[in-house]
Amino acid sequence: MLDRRKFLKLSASLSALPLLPSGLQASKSTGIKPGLVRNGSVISAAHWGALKLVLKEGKIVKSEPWEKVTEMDNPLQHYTPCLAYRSRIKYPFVRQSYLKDPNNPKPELRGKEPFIRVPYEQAIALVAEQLRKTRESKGNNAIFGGSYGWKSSGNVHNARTLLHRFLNLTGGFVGGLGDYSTGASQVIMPYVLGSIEVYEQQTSWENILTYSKCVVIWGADPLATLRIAWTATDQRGLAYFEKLKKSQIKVICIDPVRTDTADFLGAEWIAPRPNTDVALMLGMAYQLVATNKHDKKFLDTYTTGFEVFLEYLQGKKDGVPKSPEWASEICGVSVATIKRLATLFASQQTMLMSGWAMQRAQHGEQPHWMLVTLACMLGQIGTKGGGFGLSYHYSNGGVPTCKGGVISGMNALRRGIWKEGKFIGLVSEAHSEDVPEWLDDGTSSAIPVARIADALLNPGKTLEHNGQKLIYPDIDFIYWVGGNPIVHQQDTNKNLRAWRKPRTVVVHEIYWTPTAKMADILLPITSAYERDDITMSGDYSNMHIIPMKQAIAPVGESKDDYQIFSDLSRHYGQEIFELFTQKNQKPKDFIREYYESARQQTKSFGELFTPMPSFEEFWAKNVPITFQPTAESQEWVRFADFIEDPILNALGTDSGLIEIYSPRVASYKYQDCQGHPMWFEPSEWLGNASKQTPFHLITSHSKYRLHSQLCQTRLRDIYAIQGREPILIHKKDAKRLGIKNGDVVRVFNARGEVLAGAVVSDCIRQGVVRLCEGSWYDPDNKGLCKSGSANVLTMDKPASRLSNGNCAHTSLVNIEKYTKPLPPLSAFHAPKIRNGS
Ligand code: PGD
Repeated sequence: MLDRRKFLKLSASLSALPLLPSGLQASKSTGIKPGLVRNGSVISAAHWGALKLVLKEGKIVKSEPWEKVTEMDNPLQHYTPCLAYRSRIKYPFVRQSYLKDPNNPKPELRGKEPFIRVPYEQAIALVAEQLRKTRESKGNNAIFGGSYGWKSSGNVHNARTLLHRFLNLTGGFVGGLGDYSTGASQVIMPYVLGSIEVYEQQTSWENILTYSKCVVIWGADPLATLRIAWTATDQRGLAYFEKLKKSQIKVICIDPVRTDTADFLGAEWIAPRPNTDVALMLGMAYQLVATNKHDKKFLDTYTTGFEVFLEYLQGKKDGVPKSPEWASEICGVSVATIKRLATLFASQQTMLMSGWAMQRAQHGEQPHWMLVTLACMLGQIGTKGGGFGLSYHYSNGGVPTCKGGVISGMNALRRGIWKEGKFIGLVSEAHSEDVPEWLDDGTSSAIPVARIADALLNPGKTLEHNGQKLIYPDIDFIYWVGGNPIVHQQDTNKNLRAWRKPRTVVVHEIYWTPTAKMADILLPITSAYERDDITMSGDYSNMHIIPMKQAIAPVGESKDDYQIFSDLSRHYGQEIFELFTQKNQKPKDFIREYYESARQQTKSFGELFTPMPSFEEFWAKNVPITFQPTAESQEWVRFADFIEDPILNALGTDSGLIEIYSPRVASYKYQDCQGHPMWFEPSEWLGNASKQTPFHLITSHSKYRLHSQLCQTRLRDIYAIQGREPILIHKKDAKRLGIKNGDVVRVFNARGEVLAGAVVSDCIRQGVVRLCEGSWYDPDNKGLCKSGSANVLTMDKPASRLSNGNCAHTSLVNIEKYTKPLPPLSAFHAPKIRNGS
C-alpha cells in the first residue's frame, strides 16, 4: 500500500515543470522531423519492457531498460539500434505477375518471383480495388482477416485490431478462433473451471514466498519466457524468481530439458518423455488413492465427477489400473519417483506452476485438465501457497495487481452493412462480432487459428469444433498484419502450398520476414520507434503507464498501419473514413483520449494513490507512471472466494463446481477428448519412435527472441551456430551419431528438412532434441531450410476435435551430421526486386 510519505514524494515529482529533453530540435540538414530528439534519450516500450533509447545525430545508438529491477540481464532490451534498421522493407512492393494482371496473378509463383516497387498511392488503390472485387465476386467470407500475431506493443498502433476495424467497416471477414499459445487449454478450461484460466491473475507471489513449501515448475522455463509480456513486461516476475531462489522452498522442475530456470533455482530435475505428463500425473493420482492421501472432503465439496474418473484411474472400465508402474512404462520416470512426488505434494503446501508447452500437443486438453484434477486430489486449491497456476511463466502472473488507471485501446468497431455498393450502416449491437449473420452462405465466420492451412486447402470441409460443426469458407484473399504465419504455423511445406492458393495476399510488415516475401501487395510499416503510442506494463499487474514516444523518423517510405487503413478507408467514402478515424483523429488524439479516460478512473480513488498528471505534462516529461499494489492484491489467492463459499461464489461451469468429469464434453462423443482427463497415445512420440525418426522434437520459445521477432538482429550472433538455429542434443545420442558440439546437422522427417547447429549437452533427456521455434524460414531451391525453422518439421494436426489447438510439440525427427558445403543464409536479405532498392 502506498503510504502518505511516498504519496507526497510522488506528487512532488510529478508536478515538477516539464523539461524539454536535451537536444530537442528540428534539423533540416539531417531530415529529422521537428520535435524529434536528435541527441539525447527517449522512453519507449516493447514486449521486452520499458526502454530508454539513446539517440545520436537522430539515430538510435543504445537501448537499455528504463528501470533495473532484477540482477538478471534481459538481452532483448539492448538490440533496438539493430532492430530499428536491419532487414527493413523501405517501399511498397507488388509481386511481378500480380502487378501485370491481378485477375491472373499466378499464385503458384508467390514467394518465388521478383517484387516491383510501386508508389504508395498505387499500392493503396490496388488493395482497395482488389478487396472490393473479391467481396463482390466471392463474398465477405472469401476474405481472411484472422491475421494472428504478436505485433508490437502500443494501444493505438494495434495492427490486428486496426485490420479488423477496417475489414469490419468495409463488409466483414473470416476471423480466427483462439490462439497458438493456449489453443487447447483455453477451450477445455471453461468446462472444468468456468474460465479460460490461462490468462488469469495467479495467487500472489507474496503468498508463495510466505506459505509454499514446494514449488513445482511443470513444463516451463520462466527465466526465458518472462523476458517478454503481451503489453510490456514489468520485470517483477523475474525478480520474484530471484526471491524464490533465495528462499528455503523446495523447487522441482518436471521437463524433458533441464532448463535455465531449473539450473538457476538449483531445482530437482525430473525428465519425463515429451507428451507423457498426463500418464505421470495419473500415476501420482493412483498413488494418492492407494495410500488414502487424496482429500475426499475437498473432492466432495468442490468438485463433481471424481467417481467417474476414479473408475478410469483404477482400470474399472478398461482393465488397466493407471498405477505408478503403468505410468513409469509410458513416461520414463521411475516408479519410486512417482510415488515419492505424490507423497511429497500431499504432505506440504505445494504450488503446481504449469507452462503451456505441454498443451501445445496432440490431446493438449488433457495435461491441464489432469493437473487440475491432481490439484483437487491434493485439496490445496484456494489456499495460500497451494494449488495450481497456469500463468506464473507468462506476463508476470502472480505479481500483485496495482491500483491505477487502465489505458484502453483501439477497438474493431462493428461490421458495416453494404447493399449494391452503398454503405447502409453498422450492424446493431445485438449482432456482435460473434454473430456470423453476415456470412450468409452457411460457412464459418471464424476458424480455429491453427487450422488456417487446412482451411485454405479444403474449402467446404466440415470441421468438428467444441461441440459445433464449422464449414471452411472458400478464402481467396488473405490480409495479414502483425504476425509471421509462415514461421509460426506448423508444417511449413503444407502451409506454403496453402498460401499459394488464394488469388490475393496483402501483408503489412516492418521487415523482410518469410511472410512478407509471400505477399502479392506488400506495405512497409514503421517500427514502434517511429511513431507515438502508449502502453501499460505487466498485463496482470497494470503497474506502469508508459509513454512510447517516436524516437526516429520513419525508415524509407514506411507508414503506420493506422495511416494505411485510414488511406484505404477513403477509397470507401467519407463516411467510412470518418468512422475509421473517429472523425479524422490522429494517433496522438487517441493517445490523449485513452490517457484522459484512465485519469478520470483514478479520480475516485482518493488521496492514497499515485496521481496522474495532465496529459501534456505526462507526455512532455516522458517518464512512465508507476502504480502501487494494494494490501489486498498482495494477499490475493486465486479461487479463495470459491473455496470460502462454493454456492455463493460458484464457478462458471455447468455445475458451478470444478468438473473432473464434464457431462457436456462427454456429450460431444469425441473419441479424442472424452468426459474426463485421460492418457491418449500421440501419433508421434518416443513410444512409437522408429529407425527413420528416432528423436522427439520439442520446439520451445527461444530466450533470445520473441517468437520470430529479433531474429535478424546481432543478438543472433550470441546463440547461432555457424549462422544456424541451435539444436540441443544429449551427449550420448550425439556420440552415437558422430556429432560434436558446434557441428551443423540436418534434421529431417517426411515433412521437411532443416539445418541446425548442434549443442551437445547432458541437460536434455536422451532421445529428445530441442530446436526453438521462430527462426526465419530460409529455403534453398530444394526446400531445405538453411536457418533452422522448427515448423518445417512439426505436424499440422488438430490437438483434438474439441479445441483444434496446434500440435507444435508432437513430432518425431531424425538427425545427422551435415557434411556438404554450408549454404549461405538468405533469410535476412531482401528478395529479388525489380525497379527498386
Ligand atoms: P512473431 O514473430 O511475434 O510471431 O507467432 P507470431 O506470428 O505472433 O510475429 C510478429 C510479426 O509482426 C513480426 O514479423 C513483426 O515484425 C510484425 N510486427 C510487429 N509490429 C508490427 C506492426 O506494428 N505492424 C505490422 N503490420 N507488423 C508488425 C507466434 C506464435 O507462434 C505463438 S503466439 C505461439 S505460442 C506458437 N508457439 C510455437 C511453439 O511453441 N512451437 C512451434 N513449433 N510453433 C509455434 N508457433 C506459434
